[in-house]
Amino acid sequence: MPSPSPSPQTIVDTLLGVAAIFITPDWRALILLIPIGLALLFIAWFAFTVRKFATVGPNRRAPARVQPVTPANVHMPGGSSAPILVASGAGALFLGLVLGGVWLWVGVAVLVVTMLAWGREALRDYDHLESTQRLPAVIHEGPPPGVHMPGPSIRPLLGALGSAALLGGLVVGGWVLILAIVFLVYTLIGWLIDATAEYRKTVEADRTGHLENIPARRLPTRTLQVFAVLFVLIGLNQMGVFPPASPASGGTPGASAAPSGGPPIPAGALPVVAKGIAFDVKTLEVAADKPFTLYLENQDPATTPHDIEIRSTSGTKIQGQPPTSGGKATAYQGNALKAGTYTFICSIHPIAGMTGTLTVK
Ligand SMILES: [Cu+2]
Repeated sequence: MPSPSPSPQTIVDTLLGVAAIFITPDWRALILLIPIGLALLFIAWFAFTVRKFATVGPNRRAPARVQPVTPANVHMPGGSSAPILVASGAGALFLGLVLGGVWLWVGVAVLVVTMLAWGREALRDYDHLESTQRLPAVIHEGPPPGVHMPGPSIRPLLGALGSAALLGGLVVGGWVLILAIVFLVYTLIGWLIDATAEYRKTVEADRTGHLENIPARRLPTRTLQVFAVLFVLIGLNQMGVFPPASPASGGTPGASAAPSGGPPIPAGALPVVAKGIAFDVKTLEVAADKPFTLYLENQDPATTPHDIEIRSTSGTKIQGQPPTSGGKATAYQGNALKAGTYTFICSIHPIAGMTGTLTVK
């Protein structure tokens, strides 16, 4: 059966359709075309380069290239495909990140294998070097004259530790954050004192012509131990683990009585308890197209607020709520939602422990 040839009317319609894109542009569709345009541009450039390489003649107009000679005792690694291999592995990993699921693991595997291949090649290179003559290494007693080398210092390590503690404190909040700030300030002040002492020595050197290092500081073991113990105790306290709640105080989990700091539980409200920076429930269910009430009881210390935000499963915020401080409770009024699956999450601590699934049906 012969394929029907397009009628003139069809051709005109198609042309008009294409023209319409530019006359009344659908910007979203056009923006989506950008990656395709870039890909075409890349393919064109690639084809152009390949053609240039394929057709380059044996005669160069420029003078012949001089092959560089490696100086004695210097090792130049030979040509290697490893960098390209590992780049492909990284590409596979990124593709896996986009595609998700099993492809992510394929990407990881490809990257690991390519890096192992590179490592093997490097080891071979190293073994090859071992068999050749050793480099005549010259070890100096000290820095060359006129060069000042700062002495070894524990401050950079403490600064890094303090920064890490600060970031952790920003996530957890409360007293951990305050302690982290104190630790960082302690480190930075110590560093500043060292820097001042070093500056004085430099000024002195202008007079004496001899620059001396400041004496190396002793590792502040005691202070570090005190900070470590404080971090652990305060962290445990903030998680509600320490000190252990005595049964007499009525602090048993799951107690139905409302805490003194909050309104009574309204009828039909879904109770959610936040304790140790985690929700006690991972799933909630409410009726579709009807307002609902979530009763958040924050059993964490007063310095640790929580809230419940409703998000779409893709992470878009749908309904937010004001935070509830530790020891208080709030009845959150939720607006009617369409049937479906949502995420409820603490926007202050968006971690797995403070995330759950809200089913609306
Ligand atoms: Cu929270």
